[in-house]
Amino acid sequence: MTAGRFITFEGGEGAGKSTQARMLADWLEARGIALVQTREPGGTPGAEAIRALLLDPQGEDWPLEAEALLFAAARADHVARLIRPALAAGKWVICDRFIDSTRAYQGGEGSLSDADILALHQTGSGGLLPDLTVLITVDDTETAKRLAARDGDESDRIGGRSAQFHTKVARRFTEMAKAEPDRFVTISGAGSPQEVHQRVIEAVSARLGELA
Ligand code: Z5A
Repeated sequence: MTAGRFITFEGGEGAGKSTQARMLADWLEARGIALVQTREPGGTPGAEAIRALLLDPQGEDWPLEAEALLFAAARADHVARLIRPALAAGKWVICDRFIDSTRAYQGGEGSLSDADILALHQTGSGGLLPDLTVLITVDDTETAKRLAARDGDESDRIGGRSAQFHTKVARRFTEMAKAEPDRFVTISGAGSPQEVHQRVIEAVSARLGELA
């Protein structure tokens, strides 16, 4: 049995992560690769329950530290009950957001440093990191257009934060990708979903070998 691979998609809201995760999963399955497609926060019943606590626009306005702990708790359940067992069974795991989202959205805010977030991840999830992280970048105007077309004026509790907050998040993603070039690949999300998908499969094939 070959080892499973763990691929995550990261980026701002509306970048096209879910669309690309789905397209990559279909492409891999068509090549006979057994996989699990999942998302964060969520992916298991417990983590989906925490997702509802975190993202409901009418829900609790959590202090930053509590928010980071809730994301870490959801991830601990997801890693223990879904991700590690799938990888151990030789399956690939394609996950829409993972630890780098907590580093980008909660890390560097208030009293929480990147090291604090990684320490929580070590405790909760044994520090599991993906084999490959695909960071999708899209400019603000295009993102706004896509989100308006899909959601109108509605957004979740975190998506609805200020433009300034989302600019900082985008900067943190870019800094992480620069700091860990062996794990991250940055893909432009411009163009049609099919055009972006082509870039994703080229990058995944190049990084993870003999897939095409
Ligand atoms: N969060 C956090 O703070 N800390 C954490 O640790 C984690 C998450 C894990 C999760 O929201 C929120 O939690 C998120 C971060 C925070 N809030 N914010 N920001 P979510 O899971 O509900 O949503 P999201 O992760 O932000 O993703 P999204 O809004 O669904 O966007 P996406 O997955 O990147 O995009 P998409 O759904 O594939 O596409 C968006 C729309 O654009 C859709 O209508 C598509 O059909 C369309 N689309 C996609 N690609 C294209 C192209 N290429 N051209 C044109 N239109 C396109």
